[in-house]
Amino acid sequence: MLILRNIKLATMAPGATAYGLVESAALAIREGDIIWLGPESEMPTSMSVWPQEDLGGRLVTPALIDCHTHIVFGGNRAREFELRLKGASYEEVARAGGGILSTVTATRAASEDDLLASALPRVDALLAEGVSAIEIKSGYGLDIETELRMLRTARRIGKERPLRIRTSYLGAHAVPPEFKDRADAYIDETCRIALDRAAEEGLVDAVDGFCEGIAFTPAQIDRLFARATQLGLPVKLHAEQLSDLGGARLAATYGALSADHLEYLGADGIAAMSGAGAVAVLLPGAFYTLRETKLPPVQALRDAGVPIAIATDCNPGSSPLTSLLLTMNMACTLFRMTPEEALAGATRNAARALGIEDAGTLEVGKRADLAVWDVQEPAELAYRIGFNPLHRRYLQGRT
Ligand code: DI6
Ligand code: FE
Repeated sequence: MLILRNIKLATMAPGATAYGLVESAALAIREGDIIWLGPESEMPTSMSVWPQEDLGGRLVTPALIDCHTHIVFGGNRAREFELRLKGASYEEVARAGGGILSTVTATRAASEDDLLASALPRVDALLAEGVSAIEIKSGYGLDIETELRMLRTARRIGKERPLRIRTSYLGAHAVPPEFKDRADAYIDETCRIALDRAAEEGLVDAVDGFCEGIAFTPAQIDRLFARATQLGLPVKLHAEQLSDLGGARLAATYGALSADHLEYLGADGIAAMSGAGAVAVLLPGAFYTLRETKLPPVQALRDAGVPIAIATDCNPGSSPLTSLLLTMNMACTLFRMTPEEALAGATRNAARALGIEDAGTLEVGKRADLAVWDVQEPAELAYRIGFNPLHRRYLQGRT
């Protein structure tokens, strides 16, 4: 039992306006969950004997959630960064055997310990900003053993650090060299088999794919999602990042948790997502890194009532980003989201994109996953660039 007192709450509860702010507030935690919150003056007298922490008037928000990362990988792509600065496009680099496939080579060569050791500093950078949950995708193995190794590494991260991990199997990320021009065969002979093995080992929380000209067609993703559904696993999809292939629409037919990227999403895709209750996960770090100019349809998503989440997309190629606070700033500056939408995108809607709705807001009955900040007002979290005002983080009520 613990009372946090002398705080300012941004509950981010659904439907609440102005961040769900509660001034001069307190919050009570029992067995890792929030059991009461409100103005301190209204705290039940029975709680006055509980242990208390005075947080000096600081702002308390839900802990942040990074709902789309590829944080486990071998090597890095600084060379490709240089090439792109000399004029090569992301697609040209990919078609020339660089891009995702160069990370596949490095990831195949890495042991589980190597992968863990290289991922942990990136994970720690997120943790230091008050992140409590991270989604981690496979997809740089593209063979059975390496895909399994990536997912096992992701699970180990959840044991090595005080953090909740959700894994996504992304075997359909790219066509590996041994299946060049035989994407269908890859889906049938490797991708679906690796999924079965990974699911059997309990390594998969959701199934993801990359539906794009340089990756897989909707028909190929459809076959993978059919298997996911048979296994009882939810799906999500990288869709409409570089072109509109109707990926979001396909994902919606499977009741997807989310469709992600979405720069090229059109009206029919938005309608389908809205009907399915799928979250739109926007990834401003990839937009920024690739110097995209086509903006995701933020206003149309708002109008359709599609919840918008944001994430780092942490990966070695298109988004070598390990700051969710900077991602919030980019969502505002690049995508014209409001600071409140950016915070909702990194808390409430991110939780929904992962199917972990026991987190992401401050409400009675939710997990006490909290971030305590040295700021005056919540808009500061998105406003500042490259500054980390985290004072303390609680995961299920523990620091
Ligand atoms: N879209 C992305 O932005 C990442 N994966 C994907 O499907 C990029 C992955 C990479 O370039 O390594
Ligand atoms: Fe991604």
